[in-house]
Amino acid sequence: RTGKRSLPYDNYQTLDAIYAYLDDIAARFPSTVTLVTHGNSFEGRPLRYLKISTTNFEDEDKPVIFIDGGIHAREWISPPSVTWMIHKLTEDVTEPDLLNNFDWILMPVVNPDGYAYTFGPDRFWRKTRSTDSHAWSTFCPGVDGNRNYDYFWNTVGVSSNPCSDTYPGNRAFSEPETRAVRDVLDKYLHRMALYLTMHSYGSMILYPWGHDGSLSHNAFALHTVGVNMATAIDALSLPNFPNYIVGNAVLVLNYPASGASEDYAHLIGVPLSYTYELPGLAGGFQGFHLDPIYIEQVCRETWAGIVVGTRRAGEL
Ligand code: ING
Ligand code: ZN
Repeated sequence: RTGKRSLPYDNYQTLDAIYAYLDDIAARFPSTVTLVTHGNSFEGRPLRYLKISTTNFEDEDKPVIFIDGGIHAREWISPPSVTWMIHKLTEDVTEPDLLNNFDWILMPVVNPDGYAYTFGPDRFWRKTRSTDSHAWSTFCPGVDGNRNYDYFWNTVGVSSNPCSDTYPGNRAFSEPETRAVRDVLDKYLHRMALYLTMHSYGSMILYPWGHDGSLSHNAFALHTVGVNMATAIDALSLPNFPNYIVGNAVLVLNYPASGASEDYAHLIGVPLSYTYELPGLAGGFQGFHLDPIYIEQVCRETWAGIVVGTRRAGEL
């Protein structure tokens, strides 16, 4: 192994830089990495993920680990946390069991339109950039991707005003971006052991159900594996970082939300499904802009959580 990194972690990266990195990794590791473009975003950008497998991804029966980032555009620490996982499964493999015993799907930027928008007009844009037939929609584009999944869609924690940051869209899966995640979940569902969606901020690991605070049949496993992951992260953390809080999304956040990807994945049968809220440190909007000096720290500690969660997922 070289440990060499071809994507910098001393600052946040543009969509073009991240996509160039995915191309580069696929070209340098052709025996394990496949770059997939799953249609286009509303504004026509490719929706991309990497499949990583030491064997034939489509033929095998290994458990699948699916991790996405960047569904909320302004949560900038999320995409690098996922590209770091790519780095750890290709350029710097220190846990070969994770590479050999699991198949991986890593999608660092679910919402490329929104992400690009945060590098231009509005650093704190959250949603997609779509418009629909709603009369106000052209003045207020965008759907909250994490309210757009088909799980109690448009019931709680949403606003019917398209100008709101929690507008769920005019129907479940109205967005090509959430449909791409859904299609991946559906395709590999029979062997998907762990689904994680990376958000910020708050240093939390959240699990279903997020719409009413009730617990799933699998809540004991969700909680224990969640605590295992959090403990591993905290062990590598810095003194000025808060410890992780693990729990049901409603209990921890104090607000319910319908149509979240974590709930949808669990509903259709993924046994372990979590939302990570990565550290923000500052409050308010500044929490979405974690000082770049901490990017690498968060990536390293988060990877420790992924290592533990993946191994536990393989045992269940
Ligand atoms: N947080 C999530 C949100 O979409 C969440 C929290 C996750 C709520 C899962 C309900 C279910 O509001 C961020 N930072 O977006
Ligand atoms: Zn978010």
